[in-house]
Amino acid sequence: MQQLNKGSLGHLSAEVRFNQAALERQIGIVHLGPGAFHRAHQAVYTDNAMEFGGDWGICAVSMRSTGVRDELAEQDNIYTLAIIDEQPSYQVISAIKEVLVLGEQREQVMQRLVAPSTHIVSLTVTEKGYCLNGVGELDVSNNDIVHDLKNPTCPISAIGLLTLALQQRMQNNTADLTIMSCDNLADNGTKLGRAIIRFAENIDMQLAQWITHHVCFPNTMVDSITPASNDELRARVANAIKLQDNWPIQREAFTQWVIEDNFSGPRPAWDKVGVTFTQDVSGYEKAKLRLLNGSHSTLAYLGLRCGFETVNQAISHPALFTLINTLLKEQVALSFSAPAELDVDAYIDAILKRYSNQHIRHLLSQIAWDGSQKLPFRLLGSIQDNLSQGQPISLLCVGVAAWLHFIVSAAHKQFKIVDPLAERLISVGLQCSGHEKEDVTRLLNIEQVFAVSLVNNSVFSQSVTEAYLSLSALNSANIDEQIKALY
Ligand code: CS2
Repeated sequence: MQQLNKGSLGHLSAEVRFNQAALERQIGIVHLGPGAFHRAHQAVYTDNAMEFGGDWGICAVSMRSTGVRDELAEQDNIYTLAIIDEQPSYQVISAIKEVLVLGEQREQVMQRLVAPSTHIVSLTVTEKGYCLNGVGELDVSNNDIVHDLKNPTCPISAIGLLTLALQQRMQNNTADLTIMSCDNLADNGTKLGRAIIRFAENIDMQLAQWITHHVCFPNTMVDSITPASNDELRARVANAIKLQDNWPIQREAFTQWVIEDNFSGPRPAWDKVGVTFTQDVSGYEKAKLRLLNGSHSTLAYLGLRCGFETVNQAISHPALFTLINTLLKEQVALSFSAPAELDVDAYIDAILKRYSNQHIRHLLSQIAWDGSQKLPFRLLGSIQDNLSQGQPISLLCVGVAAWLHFIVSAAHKQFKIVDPLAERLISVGLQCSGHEKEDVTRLLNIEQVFAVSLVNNSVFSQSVTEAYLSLSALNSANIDEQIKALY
């Protein structure tokens, strides 16, 4: 079968959407972290926006791995987006013009970052890529940050790299830049900006001042369920587009992008292709991070304990569906003020319908990654806000307790935990001997995750302990009885 590339685009059937306008545009955006989510979400919006003009081609920079660059090189960085839903559809995306690997192509990466034609730098480097501590500030003890402060001209972190690029833009007096986080963090742009300025203060105070006045860091909320690609998808796409795509991407039909209207310079016509611009992202962000991502993580750790593999399998169990629905409507929804235009119950119902999508094979084990980085934004923030407002937290603590069991189980069964704190988590997990109350106390003392003020709150620690004790008996044979006992 012929390879998908610029030369074979003429063979695409009419059913496959393709924006000719995007094909020959020049680069105007540098994106750090070209994982599946970027390629399914921001790159698609940008591809569509180029129908309305502008050189908004993307130079994608992988911080470490070479896979995306090498796989897409054979096909001119063009790939297929497969919308996996009741009515599957396919779109060929040509917005990514170049894929570089920082460790091998540092000079080219820097040229792109400092080029006057680069107006926007965006990031999907996952929560751990920001090198933040438990209170959302730059963690100067983080190994990558320690390295970059010692080697500021050869950074390995996104924070160090962007600071070096901004230093050169300042020296070159290059037009202002907008740096836009597209990761699942609360106040993602604000935190990114503060982390870069804090890093710059260690290098050059004048640079830190310049950044404050010349660089915008808009907050954003991003949403679309994007399972990892696999061979089944490759076969499905080859059959649909009649061309060989080495690395197609799949996602659900639902997609949303909310961006704070705070840019230093020009931007693509994203507003013309469904992106919401607003002065205040926080309501949208809390709704998404707490309602969707909070229930995703709860479902992941509970579902894995029940023996399920996918989100669809877990949410299809009536007792789990009821628990998640109750968690969202009776606890999480009380923890924040939603935007006036958002019907929260309808939003929750839509989330549960999305989870029930039988066409999407979203692995619970993938969602379970990086729990130490995710739980603070997804569950602990809701718990702290509910505690301060005298609202219930019992089901929120079920998600926390399920994560604690996940750690202990992985440690004792010698399963790998994908998490920047994996070594610490496994070490604490191994010290847990089955005396549940002592085990919970030990696990809640992981200070990078649980603030002392929260751990010292007796309502929280008792709720987590009760949930942990209840979940100890849960297994694939008694799901109904054990889960129903939680609510
Ligand atoms: C998921 C998210 O893997 C995870 O942690 O909760 O990737 C989720 O699918 C996206 O945030 C949905 O927009």
